[in-house]
Amino acid sequence: MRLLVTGGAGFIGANFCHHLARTTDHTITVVDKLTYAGNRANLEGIDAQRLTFVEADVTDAPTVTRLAEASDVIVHFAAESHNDNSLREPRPFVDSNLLGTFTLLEAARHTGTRLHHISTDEVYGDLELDDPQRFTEETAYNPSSPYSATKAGSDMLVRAWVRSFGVQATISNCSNNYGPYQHIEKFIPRQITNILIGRRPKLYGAGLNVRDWIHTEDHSSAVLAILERGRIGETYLIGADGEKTNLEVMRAILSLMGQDPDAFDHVTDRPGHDLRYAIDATKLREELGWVPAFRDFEAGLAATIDWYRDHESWWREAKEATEAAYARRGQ
Ligand code: NAD
Ligand code: TDX
Repeated sequence: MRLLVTGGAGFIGANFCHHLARTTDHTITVVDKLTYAGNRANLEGIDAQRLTFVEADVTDAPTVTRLAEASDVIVHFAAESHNDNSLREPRPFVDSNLLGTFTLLEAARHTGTRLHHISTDEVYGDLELDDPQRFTEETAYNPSSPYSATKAGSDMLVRAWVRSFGVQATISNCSNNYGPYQHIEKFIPRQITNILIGRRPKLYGAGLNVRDWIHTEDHSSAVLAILERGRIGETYLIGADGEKTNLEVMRAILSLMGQDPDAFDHVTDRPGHDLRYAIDATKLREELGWVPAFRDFEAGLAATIDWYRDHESWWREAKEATEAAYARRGQ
């Protein structure tokens, strides 16, 4: 197949392209605007015969339509993805996440190309710590932040284009990813790189918020399973039973890096901070036979720490500016 991967120079999109290159014969065209979060170097190592890179905005309708025409499937990762940024400046989230998805849906409608839309568990809002229920495909949408609201809106556009125009689309909502190539503004790489440069890691509030961690390789294999066996019009939740408090993750990182597990600072909490996310991936597992490969979080975390230690040149340049932006907000 000929795959068009939007946002393929970002964290999850790039990992997905590497996964495709390793496990399939598909050809890959990446379309990416190369925002601060996109990096062409993330795709290095993929055979140039199989990969075409196009620098463009997914709101650029003529370009997106031309690329869709030449593809069998669009996998749509491109988005503004960081909650903290959406609280500071929401506009790019509306542009890329809502208008970007709209533009791709119109391209899919006019060319008949299948589209898989990558979304997040955050569209469902948050759960109480002791709630026995986890999110399922039937949970009502209840987003909290400008980021999750624009992702929820983009999911609704996909559903409407399926029903109203017969667009051949699927949606997946995944939990928090970790692994190589994640921007250092995000929780896990921020703490690892802080420790590597001798700065104390920063925990928002008391750190009791729960995230449901999944290795990005498992996200990639789940998306591939949906492309190969998923039913058009359906939504699949992706998660690997990885619930942990931020405090637990923080202490695990410090311990794995040979530090005192309490050598971190509590900093100003995120406004409107979602308490807990948790995914019930029964549909994906039972209908498509998907199973995650990375079941040992500590081992995955240790490998991720090694990756950041071995790739300092990849993250070093962005570190001071990223930390300066956090410092301005007391974080
Ligand atoms: P990221 O911020 O690392 O990468 C986003 C990529 O999209 C970058 O390469 C950026 O340049 C590109 N991009 C942004 N706006 C664009 C535009 N208008 N046109 C073209 N390219 C554009 O994000 P990520 O963490 O890799 O997330 C990828 C997708 O997965 C997003 O849709 C996100 O909502 C979703 N998701 C992320 C997580 C997570 O834990 N990070 C979990 C579930 C779902
Ligand atoms: O320095 C920090 N300290 C801290 O305690 C940072 C950056 C974060 N946190 C907390 C906030 C969250 O509870 O850690 C948790 C994870 O934070 P992020 O890495 O910012 O992720 P989150 O807000 O949970 O959203 C992520 O998962 C869902 C991705 O960024 C989204 O794109 C995805 O949709």
